[in-house]
Amino acid sequence: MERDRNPGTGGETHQHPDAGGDRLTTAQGIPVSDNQNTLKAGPRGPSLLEDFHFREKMFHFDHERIPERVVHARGYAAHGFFEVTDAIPDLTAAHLFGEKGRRVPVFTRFSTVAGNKGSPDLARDVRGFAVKFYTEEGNWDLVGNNIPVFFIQDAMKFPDLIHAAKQEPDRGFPQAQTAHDNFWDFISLMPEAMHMVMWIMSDRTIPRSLRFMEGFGVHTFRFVNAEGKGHFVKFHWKPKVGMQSVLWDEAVKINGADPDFHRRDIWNAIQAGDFPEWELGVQVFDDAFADSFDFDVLDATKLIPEELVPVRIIGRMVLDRLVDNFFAETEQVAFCTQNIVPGIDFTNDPLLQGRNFSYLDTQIKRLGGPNFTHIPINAPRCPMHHFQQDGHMAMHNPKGRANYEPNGWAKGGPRADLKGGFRSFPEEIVGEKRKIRAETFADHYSQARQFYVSQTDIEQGHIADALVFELSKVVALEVRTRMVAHLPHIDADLAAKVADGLGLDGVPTPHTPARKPISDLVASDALSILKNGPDSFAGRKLGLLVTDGIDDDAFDALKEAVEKAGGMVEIVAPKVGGIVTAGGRKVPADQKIDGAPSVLYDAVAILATTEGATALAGMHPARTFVADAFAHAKFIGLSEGTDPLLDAAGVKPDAGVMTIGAAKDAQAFVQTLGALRYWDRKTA
Ligand code: HDE
Repeated sequence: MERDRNPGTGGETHQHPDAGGDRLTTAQGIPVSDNQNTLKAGPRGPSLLEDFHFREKMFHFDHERIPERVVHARGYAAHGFFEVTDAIPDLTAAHLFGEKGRRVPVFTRFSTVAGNKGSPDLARDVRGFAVKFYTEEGNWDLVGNNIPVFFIQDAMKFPDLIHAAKQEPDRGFPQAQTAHDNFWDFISLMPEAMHMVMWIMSDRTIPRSLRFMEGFGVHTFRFVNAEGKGHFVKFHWKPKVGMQSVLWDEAVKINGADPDFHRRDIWNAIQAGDFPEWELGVQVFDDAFADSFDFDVLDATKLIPEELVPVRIIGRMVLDRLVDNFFAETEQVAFCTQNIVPGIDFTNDPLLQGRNFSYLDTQIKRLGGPNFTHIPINAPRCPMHHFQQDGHMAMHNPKGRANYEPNGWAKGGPRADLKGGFRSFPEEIVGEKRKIRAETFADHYSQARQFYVSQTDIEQGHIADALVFELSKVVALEVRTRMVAHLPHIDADLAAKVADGLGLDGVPTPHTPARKPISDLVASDALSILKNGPDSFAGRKLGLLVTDGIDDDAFDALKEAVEKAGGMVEIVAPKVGGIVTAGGRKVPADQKIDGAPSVLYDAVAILATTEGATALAGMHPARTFVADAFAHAKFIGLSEGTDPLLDAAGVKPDAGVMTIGAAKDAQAFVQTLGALRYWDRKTA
């Protein structure tokens, strides 16, 4: 695999787009004669204040950072397009959904929530999934997550939630993790969070790749068609290559081996032309369904099972272009939930209503003024006509005399478009003005249970393990106990397992629920990752550990079989310079063994001579390469002669460890890899 094929990193001079040649200048365009030394009075004398070149260079450097996002600080984004595959003009007047085949450009940013900008990618955390659609009728921002529900029901609690999740204020740690007292103290006092707790303790929060996860709009939105008729809608993104997560032990190790694991994965995939793709689906329903549903559709801690309201696929999103400049695009992009287009509307979900204030407000702080829509990544790609003017960094300044409406100059325009302009759905509202939570939001446990019982045994085990791990990091016994006292309402067995894992004296007395939970909601297969995995190795990566003297045919056959299946092979060797095959061919390595633990791969294979395997057996990273792959239930392909390494690693081959001596073995091996893990080993 070529390491880096991005044309932008080929070593050419870093120039501004308008740079005219080779001559270095100041930002004012003044030619520079010396870029190594400050201006001095004598070679050993003091620096002079007069050195405008030095002062400008340092001043600009000092101001390179803008405030990181208060949440979702760490993110990665790419450009692409959205294409309609099933037009829905009957449901919405939104131009972008009006015609099959219609395409609009998108910019999509994925993120973790709690960690700071420099935090590792494999933190156990919700992933942001924010899409900016540059439509012909303005920008629509669908600012969602990879989990369809949220912790809280009312925006009033968001600052508390985030304060509790981020590093504790006195000590400044831990960051990028919820395994600490403040988080679980808060959560255990918030029964409404229990459904989300099941999701965050599941493998959803440790995705293998941003390419292999679902996305959700979370809130109920509204579609409005040309006749003004409204429907409720929930948005879903479904990854074309299926879902996949890592194991917790892998996450912990990946964070050390490659803290940029997720962003590197997106970068490599797009560079290799393996463009990440999702389908956009909608769950559409009316007032009658909303009234009959067990829960309130305005409550963001609830989802609507796909088995109840099927997801209708209406389009696809393909991310096919990396950014040119991380700061200009990924850092400066300003998603705003209130950016919607005619044909789409909000509902009264009190979380969404609060977000509609917060996002605009936060952009002014981060980007420094009201003209952030002038920054190219935020600018609509359709015509704009308004009378807003001036302000910090105004880049698009109108010409002419008229800066108010109505005016009698020119032809009097632009004017509001009564028919085509955005109009809110004319919902009738009556009610007392009060700070209040609706009674219909009072059920906190039923869907938490439904999520749990929808998981496979393996996934249920991971949820229990994650709860035990996180709560074991909590110092205060009362917090651990208070949290576990919620679990009997979700599942008795889960409560018992976690209580036992924490060494509590039995399951604590359950809290009194605000409303009696419904315990017989039907399980939903759509909620499980393992029931919705891939059926091939496409988009996945094999770590191939090799030594000198290996058989050329076995090597070629394996590489070819993986690539034919749409996967990638990364060559790992004792030296980065690579190896020489039995046939005398020099094969460069992508990684030296010390820098490529098997946690970075979806499956591994080892092609080695007996001599090579004996040498590997003496290397700790080579032994853990195999031992970890085995412990993580990965498939392992082996050539003859690898026994010394296996013995040294303490691995006793089972049915998930396969011989790949001949070409046909390679094909069978790669076919097996579609299952991703040999779970029988884990359960055994
Ligand atoms: Fe956000 N959220 N959020 N959020 N959120 C931000 O906006 C906020 C919520 C989400 O890649 C901030 O530009 C409030 C739910 C994503 O740039 C801020 C509430 C969901 C991103 C903000 C929520 C999200 C943000 C910080 C509760 C899933 C990153 C910087 C009422 C549906 C977007 C920024 C990107 C970012 C506020 C809850 C998703 C502070 C007040 C629910 C993906 O405005």
